[in-house]
Amino acid sequence: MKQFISVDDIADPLGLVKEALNIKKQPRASSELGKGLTLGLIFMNPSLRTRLSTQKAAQNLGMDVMVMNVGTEGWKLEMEDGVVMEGDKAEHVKEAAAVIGQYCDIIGLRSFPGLTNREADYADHMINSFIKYSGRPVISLESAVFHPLQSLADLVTIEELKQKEKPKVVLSWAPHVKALPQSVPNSFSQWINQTDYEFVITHPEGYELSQDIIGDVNVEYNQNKAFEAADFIYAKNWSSYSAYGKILSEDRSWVIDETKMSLTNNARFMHCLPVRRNLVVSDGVLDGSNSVVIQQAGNREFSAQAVLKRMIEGMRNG
Ligand code: SN0
Repeated sequence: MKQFISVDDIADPLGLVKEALNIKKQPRASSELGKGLTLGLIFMNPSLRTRLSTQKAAQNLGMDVMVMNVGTEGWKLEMEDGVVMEGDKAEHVKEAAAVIGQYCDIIGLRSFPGLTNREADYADHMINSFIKYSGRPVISLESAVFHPLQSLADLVTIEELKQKEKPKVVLSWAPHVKALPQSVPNSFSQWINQTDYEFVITHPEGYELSQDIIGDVNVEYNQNKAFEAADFIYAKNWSSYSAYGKILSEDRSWVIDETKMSLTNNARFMHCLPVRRNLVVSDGVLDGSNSVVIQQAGNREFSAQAVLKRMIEGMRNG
């Protein structure tokens, strides 16, 4: 595996879920596999879970880890080719990625979208530049378009908790005060599409995700209706794809509260975190016994480890 930036980089996504569940039983079972290898974790944006879980996963495999918050501590990076660099950007991504590749055997990169230019964001320039210029395998720690490590952990969590073969999984848009990326819902949809679960997305009109990315999915604009008989509610805000990066709805009635959860089949509540209480989800739901957000975050470790393990095995086998 040369790169892990979307579900398409994995031949058997469900096999990877199984592998992560297996790793969870004995996280230190392959503690020699990564000996002598260095993982570099490069952040253009903030992180809590992704940074710590991926570092822990690498340590479980015996790797060395270097972390740098390039977004706040590094030189500002130029992304365009052929420009006279007379502005505020001191270093070109060509050199930055190549130099990081000199020190690291595998590179993890987080780079959020700007949410103003859809074409530029969806070309995913930053992560693709790292793939092109670092000469190393690259793992997405959330790019402008996808967050595959999160979705892998989400599937691991659903597989652990599901009580029927084909649970009803509902991805629900929720209110927010900031324009957020589509990365989490894009990836979640892609990974759920690999399963035979019943999958429904609910959001106000105007929040349709890119069909090129998520394919044909069942969209229900009535949130209450979507929640009926749901086994899992996955909450997430995202900004509009069609009116790119815009907040189209200020409708706070989309908050996920106890009344709405009572329409479901005693559904588990999921969110990738960080989550804003009483804007996205009520205290009652988040603190309630059906909330699995902490378990879900815990599974980030084993998911990252499954990906790293496969990547290292690929490198070791030439
Ligand atoms: C990011 C997102 O993609 O929505 C990361 C999620 C893993 N979330 C945020 O940026 C939340 C920021 C906020 O102010 O609530």
